[in-house]
Amino acid sequence: MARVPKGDLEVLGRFGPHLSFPEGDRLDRGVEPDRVVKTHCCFCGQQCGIQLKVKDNRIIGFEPWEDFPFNHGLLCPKGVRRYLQGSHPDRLLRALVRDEAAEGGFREAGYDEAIRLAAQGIARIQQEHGPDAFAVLTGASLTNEKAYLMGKFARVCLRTSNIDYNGRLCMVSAAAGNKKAFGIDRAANPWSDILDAEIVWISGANVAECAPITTDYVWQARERGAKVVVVDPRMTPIARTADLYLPVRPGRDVALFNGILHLMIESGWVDRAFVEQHTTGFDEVAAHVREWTPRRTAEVTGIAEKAIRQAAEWWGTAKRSFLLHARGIEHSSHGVQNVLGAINIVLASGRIGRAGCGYATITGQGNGQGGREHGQKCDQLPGARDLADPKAREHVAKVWGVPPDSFPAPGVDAYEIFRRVEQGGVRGLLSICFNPVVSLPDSDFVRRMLEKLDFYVAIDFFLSETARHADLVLPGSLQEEDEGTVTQVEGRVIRIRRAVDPPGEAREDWRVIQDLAKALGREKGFTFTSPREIFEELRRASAGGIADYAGITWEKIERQHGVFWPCPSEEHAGTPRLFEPGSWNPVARGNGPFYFPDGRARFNVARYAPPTEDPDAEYPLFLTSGRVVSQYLSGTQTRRIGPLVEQYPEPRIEMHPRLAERLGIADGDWATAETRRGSCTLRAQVVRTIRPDTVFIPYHWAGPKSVNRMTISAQDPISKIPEYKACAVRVRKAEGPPSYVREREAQQ
Ligand SMILES: Nc1nc2c(c(=O)[nH]1)N[C@H]1C(S)=C(S)[C@@H](COP(=O)(O)OP(=O)(O)OC[C@H]3O[C@@H](n4cnc5c(=O)[nH]c(N)nc54)[C@H](O)[C@@H]3O)O[C@H]1N2
Ligand SMILES: Nc1nc2c(c(=O)[nH]1)N[C@H]1C(S)=C(S)[C@@H](COP(=O)(O)OP(=O)(O)OC[C@H]3O[C@@H](n4cnc5c(=O)[nH]c(N)nc54)[C@H](O)[C@@H]3O)O[C@H]1N2
Ligand code: SF4
Ligand SMILES: [Mo]
Repeated sequence: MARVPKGDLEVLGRFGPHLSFPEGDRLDRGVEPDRVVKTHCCFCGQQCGIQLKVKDNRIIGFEPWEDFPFNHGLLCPKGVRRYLQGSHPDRLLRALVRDEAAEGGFREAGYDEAIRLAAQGIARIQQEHGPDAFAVLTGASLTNEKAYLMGKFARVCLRTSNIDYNGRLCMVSAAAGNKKAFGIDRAANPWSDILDAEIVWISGANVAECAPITTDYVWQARERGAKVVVVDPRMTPIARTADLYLPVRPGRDVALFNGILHLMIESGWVDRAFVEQHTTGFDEVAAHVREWTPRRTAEVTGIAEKAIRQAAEWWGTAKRSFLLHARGIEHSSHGVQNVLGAINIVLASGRIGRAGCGYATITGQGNGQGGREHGQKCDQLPGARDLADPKAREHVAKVWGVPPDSFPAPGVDAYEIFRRVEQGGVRGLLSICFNPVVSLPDSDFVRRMLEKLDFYVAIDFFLSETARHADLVLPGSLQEEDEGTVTQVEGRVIRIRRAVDPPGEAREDWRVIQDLAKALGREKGFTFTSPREIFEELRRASAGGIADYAGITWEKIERQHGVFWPCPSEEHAGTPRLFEPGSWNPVARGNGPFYFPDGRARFNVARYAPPTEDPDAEYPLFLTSGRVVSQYLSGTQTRRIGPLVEQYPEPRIEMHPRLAERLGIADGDWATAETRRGSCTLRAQVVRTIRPDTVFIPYHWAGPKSVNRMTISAQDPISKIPEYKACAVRVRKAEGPPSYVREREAQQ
């Protein structure tokens, strides 16, 4: 089928790129709300508590929620503006059906008709080509209940093995590394432990812009005397306040961790008693890091030897410490190795499982944690169970009332699903909460694959750039239009409270899914009447698994301001700090604190390899990508919030003055970045806070402004995360603005 979205789209809806609200950005000025709802921010994994003010089924403002123990009322610029998204005129109120003759390529359709058409399309593909020919892509901004329902829907209703989620682009390297080393995948500590650390080590995390509330914890620790070490090719705001900043060359973190461990061993800073009693594999790792002398580490990482020694000494000699990392080390074709390298220096220090001694990856999406636990990953069943494990299948099949052998086999990762479209194995797709045209690497390929699909249904509340390729768009729900639970960065399960009803013919996502199951004639198991009922089943399905929610009730969440999993019974208060001696552990059963039968953590040899595509004579620079504080992910939401757009209206190419001078580029000039996959012409931002061999572009924009036209689709062999943080690029001064800007100017 020919599809409308050809060429360079700057998709911001029918109302133009930059919408300012007629009412100004404080809709609540002088208006008394009908009620105030205590809930959480819809954006990042910090999941700050917030109170939404509601008037006439509309969110008109917010108030801080000071009692919520994580953020104590603090909010970042996105949290403060989030309430503006729901009243945007682009909010989908009715289903859309592709119609080439209609304006914009879609006609509006009634909800029931759209559900019927969706079910017919799915059934046709599965009848003609088998169950696996229809794939499902989901997201970690969904609540636990929805994530759980999507996994069940794929396995029980569609019986397709092809389901995966956008956490594949986010959390999977950390998850794989944590499982290998600890047997469990969750922040090891509550954030309050950061406050007591003597050293806070931050690798590849732009804390102040991407986890703004964590900055407060780091700074409080610093005020109590902690040293802060930051490793990043860019001197981000948190790095500017660090005691030591290590400007690593992109893609080299494992070399740094190995070099630090080398110095810890050489200087006698390893906690031998802890290693002996609680770990395995140290000797092999020690032998491996012997070659990582400070000199070699300095050569590979581009960090001065003196700075490496200083970092090792502070880390090696501290009594309490906290190591944090995020996508800067995980978005790599050796992301799992980087994570294992980080964990090795934590285990060698012996500082884990105690107050003030911690380790965590900073989760990304709103439900980055819970979204990766309850079965929307291609190889997973609820409770972080393994789909290939016969015992796991048996347990979950019993809860679901289906035979265990009815489950499909483990499927493939989100990017591989698109490769299967190319090969013809996948012909249909349902996506919810995922905008792959903007967020997957080498997006030209992704766009072509969407066009190749025989039938594509998207569920979203805005017509995302990806949904524009759909045959059918079903209007789902915003976070504030539904209730449920999410699991925030610390592993604390919290409640999302409903503030308003979905408008028009939009429906709560879980209703849409259940209506589809019904229209497919397979509604057994999909007759829940509320998210709470789904949660009750999730509790049973997760019971006995590692991510055990069996003892979590909505009332307990209310009483305790959240419950940390694992929580095996209603009497159990939850587990804020993992790996404490004597804490509940169904795997080790008293043998030790880690989640293996022998109770011991694993050292793993962390091998260094350069990025898949390193700079060369033709493409001499590193391209890295990430975020800015005022925009969120693929931008569908924050690019529709006027004040956030004003704060950072478009992506710029960040480069060092020395590089800019060499290229003849001044701040604000148009510059073209080009890789082997594609190019972008954007304004240059000349800053001293980046390595001169590296350029950075934030990724929240679509079409000609999308950095993912240029990124590489290389993936980590274990986690399958894409290598967003390093590829080779060349940059030149552009002759003038790109065509979309010229056209816009001509229209004005
Ligand atoms: N404002 C805002 N906040 C967000 C989000 C958002 O879109 N906007 N998204 C949320 C989500 S889903 C996520 S995953 C998190 C991401 O949070 P972060 O991981 O903190 O953010 P990124 O900008 O992706 O990358 C972090 C840093 O990695 C650095 N980096 C690049 N290459 C390397 C490298 O080779 N080594 C090291 N050590 N560092 C490197 C970059 O310069 C960047 O400063 O943020 C969450 N919070
Ligand atoms: N170059 C580069 N690319 C990157 C990254 C990078 O650092 N650099 N970071 C990667 C990372 S860490 C991530 S997490 C991904 C994220 O990438 P995406 O999955 O594209 O993330 P979102 O922008 O959240 O897209 C989610 C879509 O679902 C919709 N949505 C959000 N919440 C809901 C909901 O509750 N219900 C429904 N029905 N729809 C919803 C939104 O409107 C949006 O259209 O991007 C990745 N892409
Ligand atoms: S830090 Fe994250 S959760 Fe908190 S207000 Fe900002 S975007 Fe929302
Ligand atoms: Mo993410």
